[in-house]
Amino acid sequence: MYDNAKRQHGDDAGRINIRTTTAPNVIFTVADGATATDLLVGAAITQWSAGAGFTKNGTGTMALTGNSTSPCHTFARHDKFLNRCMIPPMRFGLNSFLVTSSFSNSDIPWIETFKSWGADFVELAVLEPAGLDVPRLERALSNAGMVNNPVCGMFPPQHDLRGNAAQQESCIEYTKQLIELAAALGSKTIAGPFYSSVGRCNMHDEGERQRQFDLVAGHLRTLTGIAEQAGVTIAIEPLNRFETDFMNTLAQARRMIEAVGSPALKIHADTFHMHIEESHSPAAVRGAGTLVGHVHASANHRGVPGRDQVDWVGVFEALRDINYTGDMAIETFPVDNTTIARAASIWIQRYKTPEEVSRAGLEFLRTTWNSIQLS
Ligand code: LER
Ligand code: MN
Repeated sequence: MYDNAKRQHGDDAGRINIRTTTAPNVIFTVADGATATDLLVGAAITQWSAGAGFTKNGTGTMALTGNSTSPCHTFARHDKFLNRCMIPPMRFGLNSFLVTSSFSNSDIPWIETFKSWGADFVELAVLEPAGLDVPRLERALSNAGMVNNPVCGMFPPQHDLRGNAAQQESCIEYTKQLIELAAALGSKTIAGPFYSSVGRCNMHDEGERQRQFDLVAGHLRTLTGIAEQAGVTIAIEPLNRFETDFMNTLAQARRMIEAVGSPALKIHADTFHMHIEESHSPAAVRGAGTLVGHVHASANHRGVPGRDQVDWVGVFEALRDINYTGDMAIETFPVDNTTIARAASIWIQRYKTPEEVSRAGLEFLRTTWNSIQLS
């Protein structure tokens, strides 16, 4: 049994080193308790090498979330490892765009419905954060057993970090409100294309592109400073070329993050946009690595995930390999959604009911993720 108090196999820097001296030299005995994850190892596991390993005994579930130097699936395939629980836990949820154009107090009853359809969390797509009854919302989420629910930003023309002075100001103010909302709800992530209004596409020369890049980077530096203080991450979402000219690929998002230089800035990857813009979605995810902070599961036609052409197995394998420990939210929009359907060109509804896309989509995602873990 690994004894953390005695630090039998750890070190004072909080690392667990697995060496070949005696194999297996670390044994975790994990009992099955009430929570989904019974033992969570946040420390990085380093110096792993073939021939050594560690064993998880017991029926409980153990998860690794540390920045290990070896990909977790290597451990999962190791013969000394008894269960498939070395794969980081994945939570599957639903974006509220599915049922409402902007989540407001009258939508709070949807939380229980989303739960009954199989969601682990609700991604709250909110246009007017100031109007929300936060204590009531918090109670409803907590009653449904939903914690750390991501907040999704909306970017109509008035929210534009590269727009005119008023648009920039209103986008900054809106983003600050989303950070406050997330912090008040105990949520760790706000997600979306924070850099621009959705649907803004124009040709620009190189000088103008650089000017916009610098402008957005400056604003994101300010906003991530606030997010860092609040313990919130801003995940920026590249969109396809028909929805923005500013950021289409995960590599572009990575360049922005490098320019901003804040640990509170991550990438929000959306399988729909990747399917259009990346040469190979799994390779893009691997290239983004630990910068991936949030994921939208969106079919290539915005219908039911799994009844489409996205390379789901490839994307999941890549998420496994980068040790992704964030969330995956199904994002789809009904044709009458007033905030996003026009900008996202939703002309045909690709599912019969919200319940159908939720139940079938979540079932598909979980089944596929579990099959990856076992491979
Ligand atoms: C829009 O296409 C999209 O994917 C959303 O997440 C943006 O808010
Ligand atoms: Mn999206």
